This record gives sequence, C-alpha cells and structure tokens, in this order.
Amino acid sequence: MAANSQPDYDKPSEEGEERVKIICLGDSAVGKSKLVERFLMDGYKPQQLSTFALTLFNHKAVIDGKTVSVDFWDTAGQERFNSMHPSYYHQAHACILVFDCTRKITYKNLPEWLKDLRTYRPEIPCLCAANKIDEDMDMTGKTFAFAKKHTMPFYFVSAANGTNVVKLFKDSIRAAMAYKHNSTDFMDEIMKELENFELDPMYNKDKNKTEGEDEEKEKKDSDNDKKKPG
Ligand SMILES: Nc1nc2c(ncn2[C@@H]2O[C@H](COP(=O)(O)OP(=O)(O)OP(=O)(O)O)[C@@H](O)[C@H]2O)c(=O)[nH]1
Ligand SMILES: [Mg+2]
Repeated sequence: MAANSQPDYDKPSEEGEERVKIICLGDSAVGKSKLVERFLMDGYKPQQLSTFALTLFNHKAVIDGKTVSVDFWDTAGQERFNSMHPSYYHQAHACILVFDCTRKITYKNLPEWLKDLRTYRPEIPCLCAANKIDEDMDMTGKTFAFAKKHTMPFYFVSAANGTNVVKLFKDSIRAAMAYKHNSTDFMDEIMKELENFELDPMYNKDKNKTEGEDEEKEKKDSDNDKKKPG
C-alpha cells in the first residue's frame, strides 16, 4: 500500500473524530487476525487462511466521552521475510506484538519484529501478547522475559475463547491515544497495574521459571561438557 493512499492520522476523520492507527505484528499463524476478529466481532471461526496482504479494520472507541476512530492494521506474518513495507509503520501510534505460546519459534522471533518496528517507530508503545493459552493453560505460569526486558505490558490471551482480548485491545487504544497526546502516564499506569497482577495460584507453580532459562542451562551444560577433558 502506498503511503499516500493511507488516511492521514494527524487529521480528524470525516465525522470529525480523532484517528489513531494500531498495527499488529508477529509471525504467520500466531493469531493476529483472529484476535482482531475476536475483539471487533466478538466471534471466532477456526480457519487456516493466512492474511494475504493487508487488512484494515475500523473501530469506534469511546475514550473519556469522546469517540475515537481506530484503525487496526493487520498484515501477513510472513511479510517480514520479504521485508515489510515502511508504509505499514507510517504514523502508527501503537503496536500489538503477538506470539503463539505453543510454538517457541514465534517467541524467539520477537526481537526481530521489535527491531523492525523500532527502525521506523522508535517511540510508540508496544504491547506484547502470548496467544492460544486455551491450548495450554500451564503457559500462564511461565514468565516470558522478553516483555519485561523491553518494559512492555504483557497479556496472556486467547482469540479462541476470548481471554483478555478486550483488555489487550482497550489498553492498546489508550496507549495509542496517550502516545498521540505525548503522555506517558497511561503506559506507566499499565506497567504498574501489571506489576501488581497476581496470577491464579493454580497456574503459579512454574512462576519462578523464566522462558529461556532452559536453553541457558542447556548451553552451560554443553559448555561444561566441552571443557571436560577427553
Ligand atoms: N487454539 C487456538 N487457535 C487459534 C487462536 N488464535 C488463532 N488460532 C488459530 O491459528 C491459526 C492462525 O490464525 P490467524 O489469525 O490466521 O493467524 P495470523 O497471525 O493472522 O497469520 P498470518 O495472517 O499468516 O500472519 C488459525 O487456524 C486460527 O484458528 C487461539 O487463541 N487459540
Ligand atoms: Mg492474518
């Protein structure tokens, strides 16, 4: 999509509403489209179709009594390998970065997505979502270090059963608005809220285990093995 065919997000919509742009990023099949669908339509149809190019979903949100026109941009996760067009990032006010908690590789690719994002939008708020927790609720007992490391709000979500989807999208809208109005208060608020957030004790058993620890240990073990003579 050419940059000049995009709406101008600095100008109000035809109805005089303020506009914000929120982009979704993450590997193919992590559930970006399903999450947007779940939020906007409150529906979910399991289907395998990958997003072909670019889809724009418009949503009217009411923030502090004012209607805001929100465009969610959704593109194909495989685009990254063909290098995403810069116009995808152009004027974006917030980003939802999604991975699939049942496929480790999609988590490992997050730094690549973030690097691309920061090339074009160094400052915008980015929210991180671990999708498909319906498939493995034990995942909610894990700490995923990536989000903490980059001071991002983090959400366990499921497009299939709706867990946390409304929260994720509403927070993303507020974060986008806060960014547009040069206010960092809202992000600080979310971060504080999440620090105090206690998970259901039932899923807390592996709480102190951090994603990536296993590999670090494996690496140390193999380094030690290498050091062993003979
Ligand atoms: N179990 C489960 N499956 C999901 C969930 N969200 C998405 N899926 C399934 O995962 C597959 C991919 O979902 P999509 O939303 O198309 O993924 P995407 O990230 O948009 O993929 P691309 O468009 O290729 O980048 C579909 O078969 C969905 O039904 C979820 O929360 N739980
Ligand atoms: Mg898609």
